[in-house]
Amino acid sequence: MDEDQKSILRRASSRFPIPPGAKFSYGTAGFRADALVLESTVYRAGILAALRSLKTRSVTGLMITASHNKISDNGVKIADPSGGMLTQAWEPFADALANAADSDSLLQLIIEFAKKESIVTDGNCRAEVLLGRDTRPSGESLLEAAKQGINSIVGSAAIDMGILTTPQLHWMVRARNKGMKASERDYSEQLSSSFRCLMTLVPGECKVKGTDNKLVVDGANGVGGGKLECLMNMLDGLVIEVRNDGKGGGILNEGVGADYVQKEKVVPQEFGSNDVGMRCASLDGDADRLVYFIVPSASSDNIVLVDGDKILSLFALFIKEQLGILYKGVHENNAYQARLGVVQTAYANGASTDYLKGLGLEVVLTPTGVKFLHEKAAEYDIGIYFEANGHGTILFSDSFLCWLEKRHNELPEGSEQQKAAVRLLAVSKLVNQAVGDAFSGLLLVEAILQNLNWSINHWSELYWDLPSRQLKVKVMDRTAVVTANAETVAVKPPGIQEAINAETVKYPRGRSFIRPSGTEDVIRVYAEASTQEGADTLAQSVAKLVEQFLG
Ligand code: G16
Repeated sequence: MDEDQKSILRRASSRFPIPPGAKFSYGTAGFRADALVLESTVYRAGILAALRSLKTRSVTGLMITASHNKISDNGVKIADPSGGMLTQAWEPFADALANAADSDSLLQLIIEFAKKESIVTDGNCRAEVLLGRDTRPSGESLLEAAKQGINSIVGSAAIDMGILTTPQLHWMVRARNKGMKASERDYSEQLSSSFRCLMTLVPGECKVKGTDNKLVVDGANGVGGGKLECLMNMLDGLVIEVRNDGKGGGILNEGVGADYVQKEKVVPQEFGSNDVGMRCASLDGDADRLVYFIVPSASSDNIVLVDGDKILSLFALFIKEQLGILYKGVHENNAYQARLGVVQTAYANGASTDYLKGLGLEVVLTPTGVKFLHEKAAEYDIGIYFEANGHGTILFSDSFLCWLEKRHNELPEGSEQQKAAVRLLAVSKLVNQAVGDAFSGLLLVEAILQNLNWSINHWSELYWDLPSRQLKVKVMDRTAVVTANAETVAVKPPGIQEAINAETVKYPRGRSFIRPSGTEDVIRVYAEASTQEGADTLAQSVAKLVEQFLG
């Protein structure tokens, strides 16, 4: 590293001192904390994104968001050249960078890491980082810190893509590296044209007219509501009413949004008795999560939740059906045998896993965090992954898509088999291949419901969820809980798993686990049982155990 680069880094980093006593960790989805303490972290994440771009000689991304967290929090996520999350191999460096005590130790770390990774920062190789932020008030100044971080690496370009949903930014990074057009308009065109393609194949008897086809969307008072209103204008055959779009004075993620609806299982603000029986959906603060719900009666706040597991089940069922049509009458030796797999986490409702296995599908569990699910799903030709909280997507392998394109051209024009091929190709373009995306998920759900001629009630009754309850426990040190086996077992603190097991066996179909959150300073508790009362009591007993063991 030459002296000019060193002095630029020294000078710029001295403007972003780390807050005294702060400790940052690249968690489930990047760094998250109270926005007031994040400037130094975001500045350093800018350096990280530029170095990653230099290393891979590709465009990377940096998104300022804290997604489902409260409005006073913020965060930063790095998008790798594939559009997915930052490679896990770089997370220890991300942690070290964020926690370097002063400019000198920061500089030393960068010099050593650049040497180890053979990254040359002489300005001859150009780094390019796309930047996005959600609507949080702290986003603007943090974005400035990120730009300064990127510009601290000589020859780097920070390209501000403006206010975006997280999946839009990830999509753009992927598109840029594939040599495709990558503006927000291009994103909307790809989603809307593949949605329209799926809708042209809706069998005549399934076509729904006008407002019968209305969907009401809760935008969490975040970035998603406004963006969805723009996308809506490019769609046919679907009427969307957006509420909680952030323009009406409501607070981001407060009593609204996918996280609230999924965890609390009650109607979000601005929804109520007029919505009984309607098809409703909730996005989270940065629109990478989606859940559906029904308001069953005017007299109660409770909802019927149609969560990420049910979205996954609908997608799996539809894709399996289309593959069945495509392969009909074809000897298996003459066709590409696509491996279809499903990835869930320990939060998946037991009934959903039973249902998916009953469809004959391979179901795999990973720890929480899209980075883990995505990696696993990429091992299949068609890998469908979803967290119960509504975060997920479908990945298609290049080799399968290549075969499918070819097969589509060989099939008789207008045949059922060709239509199945067109549907699968359209799904591969509609769903975000980079990361979970509430918009592409929502459009795919809507297209499938119409193709199958299903109401939301019919979909919701695919299987009956086991009653469940999730709680959060504030503790002194959440890292004291260490888990194994895709977070189904707590190996630390010693004895806690045995105590959880002793509680769990008291409940028919009881299941419970604990894990440290990677986005909030809490231990999460999950419990399910054959009755709601059982799930609630089990969750409370396990929460008490967490308090006892962790103080
Ligand atoms: C992020 C991750 C998700 C994860 C969620 C909660 O979502 O992308 O994979 O499920 O955090 O994680 P934890 O339980 O560790 O706090 P989001 O929508 O907040 O970015």
